[in-house]
Amino acid sequence: MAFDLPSYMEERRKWVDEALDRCLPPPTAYPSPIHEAMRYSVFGGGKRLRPILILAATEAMGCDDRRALPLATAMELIHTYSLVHDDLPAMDDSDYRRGQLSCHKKFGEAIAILTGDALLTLAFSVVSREAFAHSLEDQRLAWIIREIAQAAGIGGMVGGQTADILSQNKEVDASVLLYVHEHKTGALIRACLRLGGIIGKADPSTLETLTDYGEKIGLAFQIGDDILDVEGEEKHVGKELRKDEAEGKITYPRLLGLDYSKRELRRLVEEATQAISSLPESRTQPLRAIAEHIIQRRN
Ligand code: GRG
Repeated sequence: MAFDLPSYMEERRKWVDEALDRCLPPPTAYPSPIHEAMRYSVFGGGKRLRPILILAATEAMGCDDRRALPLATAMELIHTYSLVHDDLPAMDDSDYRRGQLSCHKKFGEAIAILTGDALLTLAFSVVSREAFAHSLEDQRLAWIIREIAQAAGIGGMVGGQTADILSQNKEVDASVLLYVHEHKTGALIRACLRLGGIIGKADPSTLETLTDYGEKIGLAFQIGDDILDVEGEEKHVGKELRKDEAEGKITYPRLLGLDYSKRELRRLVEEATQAISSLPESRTQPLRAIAEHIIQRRN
């Protein structure tokens, strides 16, 4: 029987949302505006792609994917923080995100900055708290924390975002484009695959396989995002489109053309699928279906 990706994603999305709900303080907690803003940003839509990738990678290891829920929750908190900060006037200056007003438009800039800070730190608190509950060994916990910090920090997403801002309205070459995409978006996605491998006790070669898949779909996902900015529909994407060109953003279509970008996206997805062909087919159905979905996504 064909694998039903929409049902798979729907079920995992529910698990992740329930876990997010458990870890976020109630909106009425003092000081309430920030708690409201945290929940507003986290629950304002979102595909939950990164957490679902962690669960799918854990399943690929033959491990109960629910074990990875705290890590999945943490990565969604970090991703949401990055979106809240990215929308700020000092960065992308976006009024809409996930089909609703962006956090600073709704709650003001100061609360939006603090909301991002709070989501980022809460992520690490969730990982350490849940590690105690599941008696994760100290070394594995330290490894997990390092992976997350590296992917989110200056060697990953923050570095990519910085290079992206610095390259705006400048003539830059494909190596800068690749740096931006691999760091700004790719690093978190790559880490999600590795986290599934680490929690599922992957051997070094399997961890490399998952990393390879993660790097390829991470880049493919960002190329897809660049293409959506040119060809997508705002009602599906939930944010303002056609901004990249107007703002002199460095993107695949702008630097290498739309046709090349589409071919590259397809090539990366094929290579990602090929990379995991050495893992048992019965356990990698979600990873294969997600890779294919990246080609067709409309949001
Ligand atoms: C502020 C340190 C810092 C980093 C910001 C994520 C990011 C880095 C910027 C967002 C800008 C952007 C459009 C990136 C393209 C890829 C991307 C991350 C899209 C949003 O992710 P989705 O599509 O969003 O998974 P949902 O809302 O579905 O979770």
